[in-house]
Amino acid sequence: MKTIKDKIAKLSFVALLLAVTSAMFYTPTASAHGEKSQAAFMRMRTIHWFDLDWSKDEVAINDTMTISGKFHVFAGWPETVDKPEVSFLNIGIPGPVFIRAGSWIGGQLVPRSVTLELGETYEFKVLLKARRPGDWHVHTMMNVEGGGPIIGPGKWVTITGSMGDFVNPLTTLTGDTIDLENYALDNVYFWHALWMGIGTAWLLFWIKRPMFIPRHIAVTSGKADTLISATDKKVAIAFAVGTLGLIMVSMGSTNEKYPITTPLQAGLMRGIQWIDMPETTINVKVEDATYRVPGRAMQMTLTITNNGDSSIRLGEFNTASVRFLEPNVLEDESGYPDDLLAEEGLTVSDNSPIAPGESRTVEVTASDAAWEVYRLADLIYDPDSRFAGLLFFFDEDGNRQMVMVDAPLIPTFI
Ligand SMILES: [Cu+2]
Repeated sequence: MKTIKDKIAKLSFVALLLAVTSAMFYTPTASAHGEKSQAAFMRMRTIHWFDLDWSKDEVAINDTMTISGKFHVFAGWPETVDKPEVSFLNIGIPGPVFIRAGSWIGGQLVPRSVTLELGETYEFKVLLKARRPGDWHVHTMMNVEGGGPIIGPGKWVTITGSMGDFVNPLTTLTGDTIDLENYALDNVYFWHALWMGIGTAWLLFWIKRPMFIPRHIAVTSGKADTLISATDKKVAIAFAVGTLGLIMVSMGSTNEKYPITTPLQAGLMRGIQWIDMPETTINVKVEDATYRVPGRAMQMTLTITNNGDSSIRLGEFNTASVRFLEPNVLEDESGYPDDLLAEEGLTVSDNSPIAPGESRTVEVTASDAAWEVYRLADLIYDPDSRFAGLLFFFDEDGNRQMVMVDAPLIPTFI
């Protein structure tokens, strides 16, 4: 006997099924990737990206561009994030708007995960081929197992043309040339449709009868056996035999058609070459560091000792991809993204050249709206409220030295 309850239960089930199915096919266009919502300590104390270059601002479909630069793997990697033992160099973009034609770390092709050493600096390059027209925010990114995607700075790149013109030709190891963009696509659609059809038929067969409550009552009253009829059993056997038969036949014909296949390649690459950085001749001690909430400014008291033979000046503080520049020493000519560049964001209480052998204590202030806009100030609410970043010093000949700083950060609210 059909009751209204059964009908409601059935309808709700079908509605749920439809909702789940349509959610699988719903892919809205994303223009940013929540880079600001990634915890500030993740961006400040893991991978420091610098010297970045996006080779183009605008690129046509099928044309290529590169993103190159360096990254420093912070030695004081947070305890709460797994060490970068299995890391994959990636690009943060909204879906496959580019394809990654190749990526290199230290000059070596890295199509797989790599092991990175804490405290080392690496050179990298990623080659991208434009696939889908639009304006896209293109980030550097490092996927770390147990740490998630660690996002670097993003720059807007425009892709022009029509997606229909995109091709991705490839010669297989057996000498055939295929276009990966639509290779065997009909087959993919066919098998998805077939298995979804079989799955749906199986579900419909079982939900055409009273569901949840009547069945529950039957089971609790010891009449569970009456729920499954002899026809049900026959249909179930037909489904099982049919499914197995279909798999056997299609597998046989696939093996015949494609006798040579190789599995997807995985595995870990070790021994990636890092940059042999010269021993730094500058010693920096962080005496204290505070973040003034109303002023959106971080203030550090640094004791800088110059052990080199040329006088030096502080030119840049780089943290979480935000670059604070001292305009009297350094000007950006690389076209770094505006929102991450504080061109006059760094002030030093006395930035006259520090002579060889001299040691000086200075007040350094890094101030910019980026502290708030990029939610870096959230750091002060962490249980381990530390900051880290790169200081760049320049000597008389314009040579650059990089010094890592890492210290507790104390907030002030007045
Ligand atoms: Cu973005």
